[in-house]
Parts: sequence; structure tokens; C-alpha cells
Amino acid sequence: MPTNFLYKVIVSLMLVVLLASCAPAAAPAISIEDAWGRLSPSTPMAGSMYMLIKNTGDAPDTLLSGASPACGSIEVHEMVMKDDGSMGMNLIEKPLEIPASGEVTLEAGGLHVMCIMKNEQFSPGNTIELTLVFERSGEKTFSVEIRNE
Ligand SMILES: [Cu+2]
Repeated sequence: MPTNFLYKVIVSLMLVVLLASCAPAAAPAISIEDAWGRLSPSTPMAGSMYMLIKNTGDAPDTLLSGASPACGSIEVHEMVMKDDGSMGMNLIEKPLEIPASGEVTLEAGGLHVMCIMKNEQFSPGNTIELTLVFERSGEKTFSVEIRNE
């Protein structure tokens, strides 16, 4: 009898291991397209960058931080309507999530990556390097074309 019980336990455990190894682990797959930037219309020492962040994976991911040799620091901002009706911008309140099988568009008048304390690399006609760090996908480094717009 105890042998039979042990046998059942072992078979059950083997089934659990087998099922767990068969199910593919959900993972995000992040890519960045159409990245471009421009001098900030409102802030002399800053630049704005826009892009499409795509996630073709089956798990969400979160944008944690960023860095660029052309910028002192990187922040994710959103445009907001101020009390007086003019437009301003704020640091986003919680980290930007890229949904599974989804995308987030950063565009003029909306979400953007802010280049704080830009240097001379961040000039129209130049292409700069930007690295975004995602919680699960890690670092993504890509080129951003600075335009005169
Ligand atoms: Cu901004």
C-alpha cells in the first residue's frame, strides 16, 4: 500500500514537471520604430523625442529609465492642459507600461521622452543614440534622428 501511494506521488510530480516545461513562459518582445526628436519648443536646455514602442510578445513590459550621450538625463513626460488653458508637461505619474501584443505611441502633443540638459549632439541634422531600459526586456539602444521641426 505505501508503495502504491509513493508511486502515485511520483507520477503526479512528474506530470507537474512535464506540464510546466511544456508551457512556454510568457515574455515581452520590445521593438522601437520611427524614433525622431526635436528641440523643445518651450524649454531651451531640453529636447523632445518621439517614437513607437511595440510589444509583439505575450507579456507586458515597463519602461524604467533611459540614457543618451546627448542628454544629461532622460525622463518620460506627458503634455497636460494647465489651469490657465496653456499646455505644459509633467513627469508621468507611474512608469510607462507597454501592454502585451500592444504598442504605445510617443508623439508631439502627447507622451514624449525628454532629453534634459542636452548637449551639442542634440542638434537638427544629427542622429543621436538613445537607450531605454525595460523591466523585463532590459536595455534597448537605437538611433534618434534630430529634425528641424
Ligand atoms: Cu517634456
